[in-house]
Amino acid sequence: MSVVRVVCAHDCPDMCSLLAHVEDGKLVRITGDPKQPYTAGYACAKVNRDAELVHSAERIATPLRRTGIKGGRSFTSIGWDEALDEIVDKWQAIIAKFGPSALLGYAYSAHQGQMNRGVPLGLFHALGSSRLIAGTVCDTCCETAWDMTLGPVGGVDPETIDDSDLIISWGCDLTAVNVHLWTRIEQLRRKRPIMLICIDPRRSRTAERCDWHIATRIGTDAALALGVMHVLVRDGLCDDASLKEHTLGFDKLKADVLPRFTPVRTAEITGLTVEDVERFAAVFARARTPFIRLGEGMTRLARGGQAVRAVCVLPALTGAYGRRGGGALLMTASAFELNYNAIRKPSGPVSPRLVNHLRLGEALLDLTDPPIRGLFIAGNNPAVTCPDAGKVRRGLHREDLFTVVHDPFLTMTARYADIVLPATTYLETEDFYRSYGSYYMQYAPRAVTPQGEAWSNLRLTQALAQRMGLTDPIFRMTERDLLKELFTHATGRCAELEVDTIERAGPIKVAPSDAQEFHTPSRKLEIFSQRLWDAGLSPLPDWQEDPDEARDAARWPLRLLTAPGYFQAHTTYEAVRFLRRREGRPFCVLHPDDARARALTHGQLVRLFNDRATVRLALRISDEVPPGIVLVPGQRTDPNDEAGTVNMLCSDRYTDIGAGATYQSTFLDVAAESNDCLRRDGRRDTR
Ligand SMILES: Nc1nc2c(c(=O)[nH]1)N[C@H]1C(S)=C(S)[C@@H](COP(=O)(O)OP(=O)(O)OC[C@H]3O[C@@H](n4cnc5c(=O)[nH]c(N)nc54)[C@H](O)[C@@H]3O)O[C@H]1N2
Ligand SMILES: Nc1nc2c(c(=O)[nH]1)N[C@H]1C(S)=C(S)[C@@H](COP(=O)(O)OP(=O)(O)OC[C@H]3O[C@@H](n4cnc5c(=O)[nH]c(N)nc54)[C@H](O)[C@@H]3O)O[C@H]1N2
Ligand SMILES: [Mo]
Repeated sequence: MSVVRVVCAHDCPDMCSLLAHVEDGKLVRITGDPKQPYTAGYACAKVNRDAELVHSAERIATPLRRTGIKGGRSFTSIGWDEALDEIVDKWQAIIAKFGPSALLGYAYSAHQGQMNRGVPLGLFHALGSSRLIAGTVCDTCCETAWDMTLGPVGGVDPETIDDSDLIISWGCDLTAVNVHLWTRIEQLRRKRPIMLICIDPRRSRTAERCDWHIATRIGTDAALALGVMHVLVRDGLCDDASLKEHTLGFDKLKADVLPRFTPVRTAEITGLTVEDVERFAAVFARARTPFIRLGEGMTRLARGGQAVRAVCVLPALTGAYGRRGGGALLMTASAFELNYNAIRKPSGPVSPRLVNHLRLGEALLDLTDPPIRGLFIAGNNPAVTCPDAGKVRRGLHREDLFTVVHDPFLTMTARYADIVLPATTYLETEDFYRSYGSYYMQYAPRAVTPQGEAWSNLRLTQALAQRMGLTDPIFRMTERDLLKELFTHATGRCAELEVDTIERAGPIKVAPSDAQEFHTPSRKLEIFSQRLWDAGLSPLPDWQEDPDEARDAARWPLRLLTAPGYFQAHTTYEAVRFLRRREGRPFCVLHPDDARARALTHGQLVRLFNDRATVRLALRISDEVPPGIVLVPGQRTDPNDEAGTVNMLCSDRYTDIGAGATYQSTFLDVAAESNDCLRRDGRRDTR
């Protein structure tokens, strides 16, 4: 048995250091690497099962060519050479006839390694194809709103919470998405009393275990933060010297916005009591080093950007950003100032057409001059995870579209491909990683050789680039060379590292300073943002009712809440039988009052519907959600042809800032579904 030190490459803020236990070329077990101080020797429930993911019987063994209809399951096995020849012939013909912008590379984050994630983007950049604005399905709204306020800089180091005196999990279910921070918090709470507050419309597992669950209405976080600021100003509890030195525009906020957020109005908007608003403000004012962990979920709605801006401003009022353990944490990725562009943006035409990640359906159906004719998808399952998934599938259905999907599994998206290529999982690749929830980075070799005929993203894109005649050196470099590229012209703390030592170094910490730095143009926390003003957006954090949401809320009795599944990460683990059983059949959750009003019973099949689609899920009845909400955890592949998937109900509207997805600006109703459907449902487990 050999043990290989690796890094978890799943899209997760924790970026665990892991030990891969390998016997006879087979991965037998994954355990946490005790030598990483933050992830501290334990892996989550999902990653514990990665050996089953790697050796799953459902993996694609060879390249496939579609033989039936798009979206069906009929494929035949072909060789790699044949597959690559066909792809290159088709792409060259498309480029000759329509130009390179008729191609779209749609690669995303399933492999968090900088090379396997970056080089596919580099390929399409160099080809001059239509370019993906990646990540709008996920974090562009919160990230842009953070950048507009603090600048591109990481937040509080989660390893400094020993110095915090209040912890607020604001719109984040730590027990699902940030389990190592959760463990740290539990350890801290065993050592000394420290209040843990969770602000979330539903009673998540984090909310269940905290000291105070503040159950706000969806999309009202900005109002709550502004209400607290109102009280801090009213009661003379602000750190005026710190505000003057480190922030920009507080006087404007104080004059133009805060007077509107009295505790009474804040309570009306958020659904809390006036006493709760006053109490929260008092608790916050007393704290010297409050640590706010911001989730992304609360920003995936129409006014999500404003929510992040308002919450980020809050610690500035009491001077908390200046103290170790105090401030806010959304992400840390900006702290790693690597030379990403060397890999992601090699030489290539300058201003090709842009396509927003979340509007794949629109790009495929509506773009003209030229239409998209060739699509390459890797590390992404947009037929399930993209908003308006029905539109995505209609786009993928186009007979004149040549689609290639690279994935370890025959996903719903892959079923629409003309050619499917078998991908390795991260444990079969070598790469370099940096976290987005802590301050560690690490190099990792592969644990086992590629399974079947699987190729890594790196190998595939380099092979395609060479066959397409691209000459940029990154398309011939080894992992070692690419690592050097990442560190050549790195800036900030990454520039201080010796590249030759990185491979052997294990986890490397790039710690920020104790006092929060602001990397905005003014080098201050920008409460007033000139850049937002210039873009025609509200320059001050504010809360206003969104007129489209108000219109839909008047038409439909329920609002959708989506949250990460505990045993699934989007659709990545659907091939692990144990985990899909633990997560259960795709389901929704309704409050007992809403279920009673519709005469629905626990466990029955229900229909979720609005103008966009009808989706069928099993019903769970629980008061973990308030009345008026239907919770759908995770994004699950339709269990059968009639069931559909939650994102068919969601529109492809953008957020206020960062052109992100608005899953939670979805309004709908739920009704009983006939048992016939339930019986037909039995055909397959969940895939
Ligand atoms: N187990 C698991 N882990 C994951 C993932 C997964 O799918 N499963 N996904 C990974 C990925 S890609 C990402 S980007 C991160 C995602 O991580 P995030 O999206 O940041 O997830 P959470 O922060 O848990 O956000 C969801 C929480 O926000 C709450 N919420 C929703 N709307 C509101 C609101 O208006 N206000 C407030 N206060 N709360 C609200 C939800 O109820 C839920 O508890 O996690 C990663 N980790
Ligand atoms: N309703 C709703 N929808 C959401 C969200 C939500 O909160 N609510 N969250 C959104 C968020 S945060 C995100 S990030 C997106 C995620 O959406 P996607 O990026 O589509 O995530 P997955 O479904 O995990 O798909 C990843 C695919 O990559 C494959 N894969 C794994 N490793 C590799 C590899 O090394 N190479 C290749 N080529 N493929 C690989 C997996 O098998 C899987 O099919 O979903 C978004 N969708
Ligand atoms: Mo994400």
